[in-house]
Amino acid sequence: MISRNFFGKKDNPELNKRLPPGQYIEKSFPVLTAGPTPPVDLNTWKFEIRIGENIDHSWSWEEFMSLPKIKIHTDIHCVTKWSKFDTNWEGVSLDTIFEKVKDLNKYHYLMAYCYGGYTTNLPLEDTQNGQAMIATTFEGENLSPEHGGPARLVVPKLYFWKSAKWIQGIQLMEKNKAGYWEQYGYHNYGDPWKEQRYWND
Ligand SMILES: Nc1nc2c(c(=O)[nH]1)N[C@H]1C(S)=C(S)[C@@H](COP(=O)(O)O)O[C@H]1N2
Ligand SMILES: [Mo]
Repeated sequence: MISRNFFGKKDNPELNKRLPPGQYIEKSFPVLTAGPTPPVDLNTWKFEIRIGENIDHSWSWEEFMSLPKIKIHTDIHCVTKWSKFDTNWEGVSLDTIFEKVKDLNKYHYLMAYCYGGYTTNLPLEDTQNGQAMIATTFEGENLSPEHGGPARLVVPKLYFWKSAKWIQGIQLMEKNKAGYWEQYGYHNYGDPWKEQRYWND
């Protein structure tokens, strides 16, 4: 039998260093969704920036695809304890998106909201300076629907529930507010290195 440790901690100190506490290395790519995969139509797809309830800026799929792209090579960490190493994503940096926003520094948090209704909250500063992207490809292929295609948020430094699939937009907020899982007991911040899984961690 090949145990989880076969690929993990015990055998390889280099990999061990990259594995946050309580995590194991997963080779496959599990799908974790609260509910079914929502239908998303590229003809009507929009990516929006909201300020309060107002849409401050929006991009059609064509407009979005013409934005400059970045690539991220990273490890990802799910709160259900799997970590996946060396994943490759391509998409639009949130820095590019935020260039459109006047007075960005008035806001300190954001709520990512999705086709299908999922939401998750993040501090703005943790999504700046190359730390977050709206990914449209995974390992060189268009992002598959079950993993959030056509486009998802990727914020690798935080637990993967913060990486909202089927993203529709980002609402900028002055004050923090709990998203979907955060209301049900997941940590407001979610740092895997501090094992911030639940409210009191
Ligand atoms: N829209 C949406 N995004 C979501 C979720 C979801 O249920 N709906 N699940 C989150 C959780 S809990 C995890 S661990 C990751 C899983 O991403 P994956 O299915 O690509 O592995 O997506 C996150 N983003
Ligand atoms: Mo998750």
